[in-house]
Amino acid sequence: MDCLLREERERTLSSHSNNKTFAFLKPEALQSRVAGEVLSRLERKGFLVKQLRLHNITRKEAETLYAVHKGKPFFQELVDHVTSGPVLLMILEGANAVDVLRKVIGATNPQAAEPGTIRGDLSLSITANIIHASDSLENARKESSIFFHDGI
Ligand code: FUP
Repeated sequence: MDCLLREERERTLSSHSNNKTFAFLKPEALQSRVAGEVLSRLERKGFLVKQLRLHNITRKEAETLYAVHKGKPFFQELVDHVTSGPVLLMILEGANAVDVLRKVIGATNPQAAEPGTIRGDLSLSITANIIHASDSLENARKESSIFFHDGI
């Protein structure tokens, strides 16, 4: 009985959007053939892939996604970069997904990211830092809705 209750509670929790987040693998992840490795790390950590789509980000989408950085010196380079080739969009599910995924990807600047994190292991470039992941549930909802009709 306890076991059934726990399973039911886990089912309820896992269908809750608190446990979902939005991410995408940047063009260099596909170009350098590490997309499979990154996806594998995410799955091994325990994330369930709920949505997955190859997509060419338009300039308009990139400017919406990174609106908070508009006017900063790196903005144009960032928009140019994420529109330079296909990305792999995803919605992931797992306990405390937003925070856990941010830990797993590591610091924004791969030169400062801890070894063992995705950015720490796979990049040296702050612009081409392999993966984007939403930094709050609110942003995960906003960002996923740019690319997925049903959002998270
Ligand atoms: P993150 O949430 O870790 O992706 O980092 P930010 O939202 O601070 O930055 C968004 C993107 O801008 C990062 F992926 C990398 C890029 N960026 C630069 O290119 N230069 C900077 O000085 C800061 C960020």
